[in-house]
Amino acid sequence: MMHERYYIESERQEKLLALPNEPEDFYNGIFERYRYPVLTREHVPLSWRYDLNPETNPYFMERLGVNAVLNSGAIKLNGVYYLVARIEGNDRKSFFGIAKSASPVEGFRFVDGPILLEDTCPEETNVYDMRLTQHEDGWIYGVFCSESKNTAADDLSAAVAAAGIVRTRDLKSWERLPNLVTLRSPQQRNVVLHPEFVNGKYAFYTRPMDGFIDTGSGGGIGFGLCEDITHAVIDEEKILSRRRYHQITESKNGECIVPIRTERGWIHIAHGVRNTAAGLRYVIYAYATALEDPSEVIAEPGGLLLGPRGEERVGDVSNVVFANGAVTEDDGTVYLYYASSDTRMHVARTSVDRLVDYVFHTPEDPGRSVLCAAQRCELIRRNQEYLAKEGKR
Ligand code: M1P
Repeated sequence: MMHERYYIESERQEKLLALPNEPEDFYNGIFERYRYPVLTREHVPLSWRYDLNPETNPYFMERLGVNAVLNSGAIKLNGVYYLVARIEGNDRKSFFGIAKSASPVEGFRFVDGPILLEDTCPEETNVYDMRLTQHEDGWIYGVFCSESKNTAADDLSAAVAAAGIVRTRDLKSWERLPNLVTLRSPQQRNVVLHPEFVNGKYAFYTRPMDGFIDTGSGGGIGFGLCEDITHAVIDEEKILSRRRYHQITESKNGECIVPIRTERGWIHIAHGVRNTAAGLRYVIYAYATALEDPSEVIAEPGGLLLGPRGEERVGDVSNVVFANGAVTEDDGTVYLYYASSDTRMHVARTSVDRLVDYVFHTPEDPGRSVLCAAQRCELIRRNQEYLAKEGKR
């Protein structure tokens, strides 16, 4: 007979999965945040965590617990929304699991089982943060971080990050390709595949790094081309979105999602990191590149687009928002899936039109307090002028 606790936990989970979501009472005109997380560790099926047999698990204990569900790639296929989530076990290792729903904002349910990647890298210790690109070559690619111990360094925690690549046509069978090789950068994380060929080649957004945590001489988000995705090698990386002193990208940055094609250019969503007395703080920002040349930056609005707020600020790695998936609907609605504090997944809703307006009309960061204050004074002056014209104070 099933353990009685199984029924209690199943019912609790079904209630969670059936919870309707709604936009929060938060306004900035740019996006709506949704009230409830779309995925948490409580969404992970009981059979992925518990041994359901009372003979081998008389106390109905979690045998393989899950610590967090975070950084999910996203895609919409045949009317269904899929999140390829990073599921971090209690043992700190992550794996990928697919949750799907008929709605973009609620009802996500893990299906099948964890994705079992081909074990092609015996030195690989951890995998995480898959970006899904529906490429014009017909494949869906997943690019993720493949982490291994750095055996060359005399430091137990030294690691090497590389970009792993898989591809699929149905999100069921996955073909693993060799990891991306970047000839001029020793490490890579936050690599995203561009959805179209550029000059007949595959184009990647990269993040050159000297170390595993510190990007060192890596100047920001890079862009590189490669001939053959089945043996992807990038020689030169051009830096697009630069790290800058005393801006949100000072410590590091990284491409978040597959850029969104718009009439005005490619809209990019990225994360920027700065250091604080409380540790690294991660926020999400945006920029745009030219349609005909996605490596040419044409707009850089200043500051953050989305930062951690309220309960989002607290978790395993506090003060972090991080995105690696979004879905753009045919009507231009954009659902941005983001994790807070490396613990749970949320969704925010905006639109292509709003993102374009935001990216092209938000002033750039002028770089110094006195100039930022002047920028704000100018906004207030124009508002006073406008109010006077409208006969209002
Ligand atoms: O802990 C915050 C994030 O840290 C890393 O991002 P980055 O490479 O920019 O430092 C990633 O490991 C990411 O998974 C994590 O959410």
